[in-house]
Order: sequence, then C-alpha cells, then structure tokens
Amino acid sequence: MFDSVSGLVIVGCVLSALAGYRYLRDGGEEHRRTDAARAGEREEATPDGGYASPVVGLTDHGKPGGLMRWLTTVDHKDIGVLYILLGTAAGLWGATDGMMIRTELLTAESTVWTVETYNAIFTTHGLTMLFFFVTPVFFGIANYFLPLLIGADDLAFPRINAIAFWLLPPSLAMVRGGLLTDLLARGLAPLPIDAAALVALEPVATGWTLYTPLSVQMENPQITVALLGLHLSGVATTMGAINFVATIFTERADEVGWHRLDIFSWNILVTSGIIVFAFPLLGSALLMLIADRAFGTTFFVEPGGGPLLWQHLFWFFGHPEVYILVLPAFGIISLVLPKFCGRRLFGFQFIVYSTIAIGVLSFGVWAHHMFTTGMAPGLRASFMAVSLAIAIPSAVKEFNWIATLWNGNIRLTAPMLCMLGSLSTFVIGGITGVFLASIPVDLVLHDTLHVVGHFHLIVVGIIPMAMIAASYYWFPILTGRMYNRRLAKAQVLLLIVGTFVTFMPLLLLGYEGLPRRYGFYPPEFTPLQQIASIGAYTLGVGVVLWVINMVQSARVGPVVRDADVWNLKETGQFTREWQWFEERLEDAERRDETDGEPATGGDAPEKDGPQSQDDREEGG
Ligand code: HEM
Ligand SMILES: [Cu+2]
Repeated sequence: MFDSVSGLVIVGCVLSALAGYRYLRDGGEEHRRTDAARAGEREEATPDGGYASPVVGLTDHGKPGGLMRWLTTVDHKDIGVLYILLGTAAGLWGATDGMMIRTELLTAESTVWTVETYNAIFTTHGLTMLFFFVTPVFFGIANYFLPLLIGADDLAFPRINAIAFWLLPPSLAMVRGGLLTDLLARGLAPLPIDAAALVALEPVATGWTLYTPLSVQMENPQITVALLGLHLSGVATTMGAINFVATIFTERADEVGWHRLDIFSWNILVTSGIIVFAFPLLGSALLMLIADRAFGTTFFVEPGGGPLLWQHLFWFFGHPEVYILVLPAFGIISLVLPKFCGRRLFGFQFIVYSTIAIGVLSFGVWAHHMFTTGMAPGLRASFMAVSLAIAIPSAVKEFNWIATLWNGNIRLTAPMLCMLGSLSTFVIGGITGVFLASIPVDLVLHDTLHVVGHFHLIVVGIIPMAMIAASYYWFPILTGRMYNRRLAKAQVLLLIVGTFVTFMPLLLLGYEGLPRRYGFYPPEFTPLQQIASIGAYTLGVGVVLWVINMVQSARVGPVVRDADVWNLKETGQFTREWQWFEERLEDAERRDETDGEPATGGDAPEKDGPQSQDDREEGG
C-alpha cells in the first residue's frame, strides 16, 4: 500500500516535472531572445546583475535549446529554477508522507499501515523535508535572486553551482531507495534479470535522527545506501554554501558595500556559514556510522564510543541545521514584509546582528536535545543557559518585524498574508522552544508530541510560508505573468488555519504525555489526533491550490508590462531585482517595436494584459 501510494506520487512528480520542463522550454525561448537582444546592445557586463557575460557557455547566450539547455546550464537563473523544481517535487513527496502519518493517526489502533511502514514513513518524511525540500528550494531562490540583488553576473563558481545541483537527484534517489528500488524490481520482474538485491532494500525506518545502536543493528542494507545518499547531499549542500559565501564576498557590485547588502543576502551568507561548519561534521559522522555498519567498527556502539557519541555528533550538526532551515525564511520575511508596510525594515542593523548571533550561538546549544541522557548536571545547565540565550536574537527579529508593521500602510496582498501567518506561528513555535529549553520542563516533555508541535509550528508555519510568499512576490519576474490573487489569498488563509489546527493539538497531546513516533495510542487521545489530521488535510488542500495557481498562472496569467507590480517606487523600495526586470521588459518592448510585433506573443487576452491601478493597490 505504502509502495503504491508512493508510486503514484513518483509518477505525479515525474509528470509535473515534465510539465514544468515544457513550460520552461517555451518560456525559455522568450528569455533567450531578450538576453540575446540585450547582449547585442551592450557588450560589457553591467553591475546590476544577470547580464550575459562575454564568456560564452557561462550564461544565457550560446545556450543550447531544449532538454540539453537544462542538462548543461551553468546560468544561475536556470539552476535556480532547477533547484526550485526539484525541491518542490521533494516537498510534495515529503508532504504525502506527512498525510500518510496523519491518516494512520485518525484511529487509535494501528489500522492503515503496518508498524514497520509507519516507522518508514516518518523517517523518510523527515529526511526528505530537511535535506531535499527546504534547503534546495531556498538555494534555488538564492541562486535566482541573490546575484540580482547584489549586482553580480552570476555566482562566483557557475560550474560548481551546476555540479552541486546535479548531485542532489542521485542523493535523493539513494535516500528514498527501498521504495524506488521496489518499483524498479517490479518493473524488471518480467525480464530475466535477478532483482533480489533490489528487493532486499527496504525503506529506512530508523527515524531521521538515525540513533545508534538501532541504525547499526538494523540489517536492511538500504540504510547504508541512504547514509551514503545523505553524505552526498551534504557534499552538494556544502559546495552550494561555499559558492554563496564566495559570491557575496567577491561578486558584489562596487556600490554594494557591506552596509548596503540586502537582508536576504545577509541571511543566505550566515546560513551558508553555518552549513560550512555543520555539514562536514555530519558527513564525517555518517562515514563513521557507515563503517560501524559495514566494517564492524565501534564508533557508536559499545564498547567503543557508544550511542551517546552519535547523539553528540548528530546534534552538533542537528541544531545548527534547524537554523540552516529557518534563516533563509527569516531573510525572505525581512525582505518582503516592509514592501507591504510602505516603510523600511525597522532596525535593519539589529536584524543583521541578530542573524549573526544566531549563527554563532546555534553551535552552542546542541545538548538541549539530550537533557534526558544523564549528562553532568553542570554541563546540562550551561546548555540550558545558551539555549535560553538564543531565544533573544530570535525575539529581536520578531519585535523588529512587529515594529515594521506598526503604523505601516499595510496592504493585505497574498505575500503579506504569508508574513502575518509566519509572524504569528513563530510566536508560539518560538516560545514553546524556550519552555523546552528549561531542563525541568524538558524532562517531562522530551520525546512527546509536544516537541513535534514545537518544531512544526516553526518549520511548517514559517518555512513554506516564506517560500510561498517569495513565489507570489517574485512571480512576475519568474514568469512575466501575474498569479490569481483571489485564489492566492484563499490558499494562504487555508495554510495559516491548517498550521494551527494541525500542530496546536500536538502541543496539548504532548502535555498529556503522548510519546512521539507511535502509530497507535490510547483511545482517549483520539479527538485531538483527529483534529490534527483534519488540519493536515486542510494544509494539503492549501498546497494543492498553490500548485494549481502556480502552473495555471504561469501558463495563462495576465502578462505583466509594468515592472512596478507592487507599487514599490512610491515608497522608494523598487529594489535591484525589480530594476533588472524593468530593463528586461523595456528591452522586450524595444525589440518588439523594431520587429513590429505585438509586445507579447503570450496567450493572455489583451484586456488582461496591463496591470490596472486597482490590481496594484489591492488591499491598500
Ligand atoms: C527560539 C529558540 C528555540 C529554542 C530555545 C528551541 C529549543 C528546543 C529544544 C530544547 C528542543 C529539544 C526538545 C526535546 O527533544 O526534548 C527542540 C527541538 C527541536 N527544535 Fe527547537 N528551539 C528553538 C527554535 C527552533 C527553530 C527556529 C527551529 C526550526 C527551524 C527548531 C526546530 C527544532 C526541531 C526540528 C527539534 C526536534 C528535533 C527532533 O527531536 O527530531 N527549533 N528545540
Ligand atoms: Cu536544538
């Protein structure tokens, strides 16, 4: 059953990737013409980003067409789109796992999936979401927009950028093997090929934290494959991060000094810094774990280093990882929020400092995941102190965002609704973290659904929300068209309601003592569990509506002709990426005038074309 549902998802992902590819191919045609036109006009690369550089093969011009273009591209915008597509597909896959978890939890008994399958689903859910959804999508957004924001031609190392991306699909396949190999083995069944080795690979069921001794003792050979896949994804992520650091340090336009670096790029810089220190450590720990499994070493089992060594190494990576996930989202919030308040970000400098402080402190709190392991009380208390301290820079951000809203001229557009949703879930998600950081509370709540509620309020309430905000905010730049605003608002509201309805009950279930990671539970917990599942389905509907809006609007949404879609010029917030877009539109217009063709060959009816004033001042 697990296999067939997931099989359907895979088929769905492949089909949507194909549809996306076809769309990109057609859209790409148009972009290429624009860039070629521009390259003809201006030979030199200009500092406001994304221009064709004279080096053939590194940017837009001289690209092959069709599939070859996407397989061989080293252009930051193309790679950005690839990252976003892969990350989104992985996210939808991981979300399907989530729905499957919540479906099992509708009833107190283990009725829908077997216990083994349930263990596999929550494991692959976590691994897929963390390693293949969140960071790839943010890397995609950063790939596309960071060079535009800082006035760079491309990333510092375009080829490394491409390699870093292309390592991800194989690592995803390795981590999600078991399922994929099962499908492959079934496909091979009619042929005279021995697929026994493939059949032996079962989905990993260790939990995303891969705790030893379980992850060493379990025989399933797929675990080793998945560990290698995770290692590979770590290599890819580290390469990407080094590239962002190098780009921000060396590729900024002359006029973009450190004091003028935008807030999104600051967040990507700090995130990349954390990655550079955290991921190699995970990589080493993974290799040691593989050695324990494959060669009988005892790094993480008795009588060697023992299971606690794994926990220390894992969480030394694991806690910084949660900030690797969330800081880019904070960056998007800080960038987009002021645009719809008609005023500058309150306390820009403090937000930058708080981001750096989080980056540093995030390496000093890992043992708050291990308060119940019996470590020395003095040590435990110091981890508690640093964990409470890390809430301060987080709170600084929240207060600065609220201050930005204060007396602002708020426009309730879809991206702005995402911001308001994120700000509200962050209050609860963040404060539950502070409670958990105090030892006496954590001793009671550790390993209960309360912890799951805490981090999901943040990872679901903020991260996809920021991504979706970005998808709407920059939709005109990405597609040249406008999304369906009504559908967008409805969709965002569903997500906000869905987040609270799904994860608030988990906080309560945890208080009542229900442990995490079980597919069955005492019947008295049924009502709250069912509410949570209804919330999850609401989230699901919200996500499907988002996908529909994206695909449909990219195909037939009204064509954007005025780059100031959000009326940013009025408040002096028409930032670089929009200026770049404006030039691109002007170029297209000039080109069409000389060609004597209408401004767009798109299939949108003429009357939908120009942005009307009402459209722009929506909600204002
Ligand atoms: C405001 C600062 C925060 C504090 C003080 C804090 C504190 C904690 C503590 C003490 C735990 C361990 C609970 C336990 O297992 O008993 C925990 C778990 C967790 N937190 Fe936070 N947290 C904070 C913010 C965040 C953020 C921003 C994220 C995500 C972006 C996050 C994600 C997680 C995750 C994923 C886990 C659980 C990992 C697992 O066991 O599977 N936390 N947090
Ligand atoms: Cu932590």
